[in-house]
Amino acid sequence: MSSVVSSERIPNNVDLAGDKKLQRALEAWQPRFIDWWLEMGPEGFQKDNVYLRTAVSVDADGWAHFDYVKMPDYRWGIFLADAVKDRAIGFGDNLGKPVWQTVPGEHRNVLRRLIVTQGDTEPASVEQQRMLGHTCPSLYDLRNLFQVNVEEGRHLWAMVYLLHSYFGRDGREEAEALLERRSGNEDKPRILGAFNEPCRHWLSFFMFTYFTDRDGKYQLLALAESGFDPLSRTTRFMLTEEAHHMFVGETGVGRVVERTIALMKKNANGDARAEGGIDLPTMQKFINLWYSVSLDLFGGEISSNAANYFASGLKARAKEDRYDDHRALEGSMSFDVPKADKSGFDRQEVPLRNAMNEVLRGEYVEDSQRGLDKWNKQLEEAGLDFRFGLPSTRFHRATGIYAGIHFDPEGNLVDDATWEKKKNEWLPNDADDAYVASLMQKPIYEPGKMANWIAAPKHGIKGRPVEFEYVRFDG
Ligand code: BYC
Ligand code: FE
Ligand code: FE
Repeated sequence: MSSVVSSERIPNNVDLAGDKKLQRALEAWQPRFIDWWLEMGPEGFQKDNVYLRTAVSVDADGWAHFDYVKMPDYRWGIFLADAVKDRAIGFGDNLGKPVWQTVPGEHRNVLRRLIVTQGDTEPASVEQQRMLGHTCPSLYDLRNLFQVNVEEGRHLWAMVYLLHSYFGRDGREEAEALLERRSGNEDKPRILGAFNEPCRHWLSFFMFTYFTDRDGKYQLLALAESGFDPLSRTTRFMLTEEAHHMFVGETGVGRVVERTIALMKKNANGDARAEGGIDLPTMQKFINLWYSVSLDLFGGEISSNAANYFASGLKARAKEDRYDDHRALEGSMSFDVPKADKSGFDRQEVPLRNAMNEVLRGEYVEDSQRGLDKWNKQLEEAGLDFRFGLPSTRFHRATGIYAGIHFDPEGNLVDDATWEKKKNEWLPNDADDAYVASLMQKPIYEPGKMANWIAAPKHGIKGRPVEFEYVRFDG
């Protein structure tokens, strides 16, 4: 097992002290990261003590330490999962060859781009969520928000470590640029679409952590298979932290559903809004939004980039060893590609390697459904007829073969006029956003108390009670 050094300025298990040049480069980047954190991290809470989990090793039992910490003092560390002995590339044209410990020259640019794209999402999400503390539904939720934020910060560190260690000067330049782009900024936007979408309120936050962090899970699983071993090891450990982010989303939405059911029962007309809650159809619209923008994150259905990543051994399918054929030179996937005049579809056979984005997206779709099943079970047990559903993967897409064409949530082509008429029923409109935000005008800072629109969680964090003082306003 790799030994951890936590006394240094940058906690790590990569023997940073043994590489002075790298250490100096990262220590020079560190204050710029803190500047970015102070400018773009959670607004208004930088002096408060938050009960946070900090990664301190990669030990399966005991990798994290829980204590109060002021966020700017969080110990963002660099941790790689333990090396697997004699690890070989598990897919693509280099199947069976030893994994790379340095960057293969012919794949350098592509690999850098994958790492930069992954790295860019991490600070982007922190930027998207930076105002939410002011409207938190409880101290428990406030703490979870900050937990997610600091860990996304650590994920940025993970990618910056790779850029600094393995990509020389252009790696260092990319690491700077990661602190310069801004979510939603027209002149210097973040790279991927979903990370420029505003996250205006806590319903969007829960949907984001449910749907968008789940893209993170699948992309990290695919990168964890990489033949570039340092990328594999760093993403493997990131996945450990990711589970909590999706837990925040799944239980967050589940608690809203629970509260909505209670409010509907309380109201003579079954009207949750009349009781100051979030009605089920509005929740469905936010599912439609965050699910569809997250589907885009998997890239085009037909992608020579994806084929190239797979062929080169840089990015595989999630849990590649479950498949029999790791070359994927045979087989295909067929798609209904919309005709140019939008009058219908043409069936197209696509070689499997070129359809890898769709393979990964398919697993994501299945995994996404699981939370909906749980929420639907809550509705069923309450005796309600309403059910949540995932819209078709064609719906509201901005990348791939369905981009720029209108479909209804069932996946049927619709003309522009129909779309204009119906889009307010299918996606949240300004009034929906304003309504949801109106429920969240004031933060709830009293330990154990919950906003009216959400139920209490079943348990607190790390064995602490729900009414624990998860954030102490000492600042
Ligand atoms: N927005 O060949 P295609 C996370 C571009 S989330 C804008 O299909 P490819 C997290 C694409 O770049 C996980 N542009 O693309 C979650 C390409 O450009 P070029 C993040 C897009 O390369 C929550 C062109 O369209 N990790 O960790 O197969 C909180 C053609 O597309 C988008 C990764 O993404 C888009 N959505 O697939 C915090 C893993 N999609 O070449 C964190 C690394 C595509 O024409 N990235 N384009 O200039 C990748 O593996 C790939 O870059 C993608 C794109 C799967 C994203
Ligand atoms: Fe992350
Ligand atoms: Fe995450």
